[in-house]
This record gives sequence, structure tokens and C-alpha cells, in this order.
Amino acid sequence: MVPAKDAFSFIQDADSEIYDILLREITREDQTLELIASENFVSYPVLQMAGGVMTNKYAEGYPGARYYGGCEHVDEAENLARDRAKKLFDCEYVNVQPHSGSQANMAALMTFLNTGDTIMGLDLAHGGHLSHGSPVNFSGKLYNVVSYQVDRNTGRVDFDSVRKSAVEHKPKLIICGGSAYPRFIEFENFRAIADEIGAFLMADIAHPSGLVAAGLHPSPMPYCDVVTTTTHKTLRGPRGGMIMLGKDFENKWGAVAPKTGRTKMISELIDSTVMPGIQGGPLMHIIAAKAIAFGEALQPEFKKYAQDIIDNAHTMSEALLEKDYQLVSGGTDTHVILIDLSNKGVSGKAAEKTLERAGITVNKNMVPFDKRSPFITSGIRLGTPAITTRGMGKGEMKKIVQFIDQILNDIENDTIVENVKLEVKSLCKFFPLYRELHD
Ligand code: DSN
Repeated sequence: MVPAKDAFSFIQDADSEIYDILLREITREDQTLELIASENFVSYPVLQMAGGVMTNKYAEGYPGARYYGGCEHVDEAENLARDRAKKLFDCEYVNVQPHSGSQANMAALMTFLNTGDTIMGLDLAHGGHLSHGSPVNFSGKLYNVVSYQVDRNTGRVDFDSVRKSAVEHKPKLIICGGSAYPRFIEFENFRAIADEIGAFLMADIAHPSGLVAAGLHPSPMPYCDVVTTTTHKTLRGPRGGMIMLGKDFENKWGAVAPKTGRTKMISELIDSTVMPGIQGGPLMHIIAAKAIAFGEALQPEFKKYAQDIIDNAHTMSEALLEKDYQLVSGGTDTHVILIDLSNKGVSGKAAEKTLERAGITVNKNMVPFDKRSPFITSGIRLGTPAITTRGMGKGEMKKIVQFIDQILNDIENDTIVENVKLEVKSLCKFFPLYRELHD
């Protein structure tokens, strides 16, 4: 894509070096198929707001109680983001300040736990997330971690073993959700186990939050004590995180307000863990952009968009199964497809690299019980949010599977890579990104 001449001319005039890099990234996004399950393309208003003047404002604190003057307008923006998020997810409390999903998780965990407490989370190699207890992450360093896994045959969370392990290890908090789990998160089952052992239940809905907002994935709110998410995946907002409570409640494990002796509400504890606990000034331009994205997700069209994401993932899964690809759990309920390439004799790393050369962006991913390291892997993860945003549908999904199959069936064949690259480019031309930037 060639952006309109003056769209970025001020950047070109100021700094031609970064302008050239920007142009290359705009072209990459426009001319390639983005199949990374955690990525999406924000609307133009969100893009504008995320690059807008609110980046200039320091606003440590919360609306009406900041440590800086001049916050009257960013207060309005943050209140609007909070009100819209509450409506969208039907929750009583939200903190929209976490800079990322990991920081949302850090704040949630630090609110409920003391260092050394035991947590349970889905094993990273089974679809979990770094911040759910990986030994290389803060969560694995601060807490005693007991991971649970998926069942070898079904590829779905094995609730018998989750229960057994929970009863044995008595974690103080159980995390449900993950980053490469293609099926619905079964909040009700996790709640039953948490109740049995008196544990807190935290849901990380970073991946399916757009589907939850659209009512197409079960809601965690009735079951979970605390819910975290990112805002930039299926939710299609700016890069960031947030923390929600379906229902606020009194903390019963200390943290009494020093002057009044009043037991603090959990929402108050979360607010103070986010700031000053782990963050300073909130990113007000991003919070304002979150408000726009939440407003978009409240529109009826968003439900159709979310349904299209799921329908596209189903079409893609079926086409892959027809070509003898092994899908973890046999398919998907969401936007995520996890392919185990073991029967194709190709590693995740080689698949990612070669597909990238053809203009198809995916990420290598561990599959459950993977024998390869996280740097090589036996799988790749695909996702449909970004290509659905571009307007692609059933026909394009089938075509994309054909492209992937042609390449993976003959991975050393450079001619195929070059041919597919041309086809990808011409397909992308029919679904241009950011028409607002075109001449
Ligand atoms: N990096 C995100 C993902 O790809 O799912 C998780 O943090």
C-alpha cells in the first residue's frame, strides 16, 4: 500500500530513517496474511487516539484522585472507558490502567497472594501463558506453582487431574485461561474445584475476551473472583490490559484501612496494587483508545464480527482436517487453531520461517506433550481475528489453507514459496487495510 502523500509527511520531514521503517511495516501489514492468534488491526479512530495528544499527560492515581493537576479531561476519558467496559462485560468493577496483560495478571496475583503462596495454572506447553506460573516469569519466581495439563487424548483440560492436584496441593488461587487453548474455558468446572478447596479463581480471558463481550463464549463473571484480559486480541482495541470483578467483595485476609479499621473492598486493593504497587503513570492515550474500542464492541456489528471470527476458524479447521492436519483437541470453539505438525515431518520453527517468506505470518507453538524445545516446537498456532477484520470469509479461509498446505508439503521448494507469495499479495489487495491512509 502507498499511504496518501501527506499522511506521514511530517514524520518523513522530521526523521526519514524512522519514516522508512514505518513505511515498510505498513506495507508488511497490508501485503501479508496475519494469522497470529493474538494480533488484530484496530479501527482507524483507535489508531488515531492511540497516537494522540493524551500521550502527553501524567495522571498517576484514578479519576477524581490524581497526583497531578490538569487531569479533568483524561478523567473523563478513563471514566468513559470504565463505564463502557462494565457494560460490555457486565461487571461491577474494572481497572483499565494495566499497560499489558502480564501487568494485569501481576496486579491480580499480587492482590490475592503473598510471595510463596501456591498457585495452579495451565502448563505453558499445554496452552497456558508465561504469567500463569512459568519458572522464567515473575509468576514462577514469586509463587509456588503447580501446573495442570490437558488430557493426552482429548487435548482439553483434564478436570479429574486438576481436581486431584488441587486437593493434594491446596493452591490459594487457580488460574484458568491461556494463550494457545482452542476450546471454551470451562469456568463452571474450575469454580467447583476452587470451592472444594477454598481457593480463589482467576480467569485470564486475554484471548477470547472479544468473543465473551459478544456473548459467543461463556462469561467468567458469575464464576470467577477476578478476571483479567488484554484489550488488543479478539477485542480489537489498543495494546493493553485490564482487570475486572463480576462482583466486588470485602477482602477477608487483612488489609484493613489503617484509619477507619474498615475492611477494604477487593476493588480498592486491586487499584492500589496497580498504582502505586506495580505501575506509575497510566497511558492515557491508550486508555482513551480503549474507550473507543469498547464503544465499538458495544455496537451490534461487533457481534457479527465476533461470529465471523469463529466461523472463519471453523472453516479453516475443517479444511485443515480434510488435508490430514492434526489439530489439538480436534478443532476449535474460538479463534485459535493449534496444529500439531508431527505427522507432517515439519517443525514449528521451520513452518513459521517458510510461511513467513511466503507472506503468511504464524507463530511456532509447543503442542501438549511436545518432545521438541520451545525454540523449535512441533506445532504452529493460527488465529482468525486479523484476517476477519480485513473482511475475509469462507472462500479466503479455504484458499489460505491451500497456501499453507502447498508450502508445508514441500517445505524446501523455493518456487512454491515465491508463487504463494504472489498469490498472498494479490489476495491482500482485495482487502486493503486502513483505506483512510490511501491516496
Ligand atoms: N503473546 C501473547 C500471545 O501470543 O498469545 C500472549 O501474551
